[in-house]
Amino acid sequence: MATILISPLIMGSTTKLYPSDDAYTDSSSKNSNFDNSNIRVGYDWNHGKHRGYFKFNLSNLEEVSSAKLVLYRVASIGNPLIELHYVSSDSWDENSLTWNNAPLNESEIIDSKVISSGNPIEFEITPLMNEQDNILSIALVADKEFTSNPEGYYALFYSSNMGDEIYFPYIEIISEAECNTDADVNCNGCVEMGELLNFISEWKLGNAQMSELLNGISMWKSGGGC
Ligand SMILES: [Ca+2]
Ligand SMILES: [Ca+2]
Ligand SMILES: [Ca+2]
Repeated sequence: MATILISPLIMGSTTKLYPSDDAYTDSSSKNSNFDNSNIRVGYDWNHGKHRGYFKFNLSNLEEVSSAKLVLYRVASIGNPLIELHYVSSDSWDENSLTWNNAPLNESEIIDSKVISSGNPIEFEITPLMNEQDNILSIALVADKEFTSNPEGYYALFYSSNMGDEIYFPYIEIISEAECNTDADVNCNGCVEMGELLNFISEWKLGNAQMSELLNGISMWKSGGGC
């Protein structure tokens, strides 16, 4: 008889969440708003220091198992190290954000990436998904913010303003359903007869715990979740 290894199946779903707001700021034009097709981060000798801002509405999400911010790079100069920070204030929007009125970011670095070549660029942001007010603001800042540097040290990413949606910034959210018991192999919350019989076989082969088997039998008997 073939051995079927039972492992709790992970029933996952993936959600793409686009920003409600995205824009950047420029220290050489401190009262100007830059809600255009790019997000610029770092130092550009033609302009100044740039910082990128994103806001996401996290309402109506399922349980989040993991999340990452995904960006598409347009260009980069000087292999900048870009740091992702949490921003506690959501009192800004993409149509009025400027260098002078931009919210402060927390000093802690959630994740960082050297931007050189290749796409997409991913920042791990799972710890930020517990945001209590469900509105998540984040900032991208270069590790070195020069006041002058003829070489340049910055990256350009696509924003959500125009062009093809496939290049928009987004958060990729993975949600995984929790299984009540190992016997519920397809993780639908119900222990079906077939699953129970398989699980008994696995228990006889020493591949399953007695306590989990009893748990599975009682769930099957009660029909809970079915
Ligand atoms: Ca925008
Ligand atoms: Ca918030
Ligand atoms: Ca099941």
